[in-house]
Amino acid sequence: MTPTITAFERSPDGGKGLARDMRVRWALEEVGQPYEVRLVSFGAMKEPAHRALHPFGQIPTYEEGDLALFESGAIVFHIAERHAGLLPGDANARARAISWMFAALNTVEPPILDFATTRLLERDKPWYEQRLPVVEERVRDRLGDLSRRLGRADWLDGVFSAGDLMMVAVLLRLKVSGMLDEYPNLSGYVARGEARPAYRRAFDAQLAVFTGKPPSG
Ligand code: GTB
Repeated sequence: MTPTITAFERSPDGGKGLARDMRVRWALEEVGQPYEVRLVSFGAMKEPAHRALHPFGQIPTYEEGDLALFESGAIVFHIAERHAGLLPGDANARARAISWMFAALNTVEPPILDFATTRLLERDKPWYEQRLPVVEERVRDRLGDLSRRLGRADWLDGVFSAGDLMMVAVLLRLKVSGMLDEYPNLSGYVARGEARPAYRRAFDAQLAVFTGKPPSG
């Protein structure tokens, strides 16, 4: 059965792949699962029909037969469990990959979101100049630790996994700030993720929503 996901009708990033449908598209592309996309407007997201799928009125959601899911982490985990390619077969390696998924979402993403929100929405506040370096430092704490753990490796725990997919997706939010460049192994790590054919297909598909042109290739 072909799953259907939801995405922004008009993503505020103009199709730069920063909205959270991107990680779901990427996971589906990695495992070779075709999917449909239903685009939703900001208004429709808050209507009862969409809230029945997503209690917080957000994207992405995932529908497959009588299963409806929300939360990008839960959706990517579901895809990774149902298909080969995103979680290792060895039980311990699988558990470690899942730890990295949680680390991306629970440990690395919160300070990055805080930083992005501060820069985007709080510039006009009288405390902006004081707050920015504080939130930046929290991001650097996480990046420093992650950078030390990754070292010279290509991926966080041997082969590419859903843990790397989620970590790269989370780190991509920092790209415009230039902060990733302070950690060359992390910017290399993100570039390796972006170079994956499945990532490219997912990126092109979400960009096509914005440009109105079908994905090339
Ligand atoms: N924890 C949830 C998950 O991981 O699925 C969070 C879902 C979420 O934040 N969804 C956002 C949303 O629906 C879109 S992704 N927002 C509308 C609303 O809350 O009313 C967040 C996002 C939005 C825009 C950009 N951007 O333009 O750069 C980046 C990320």
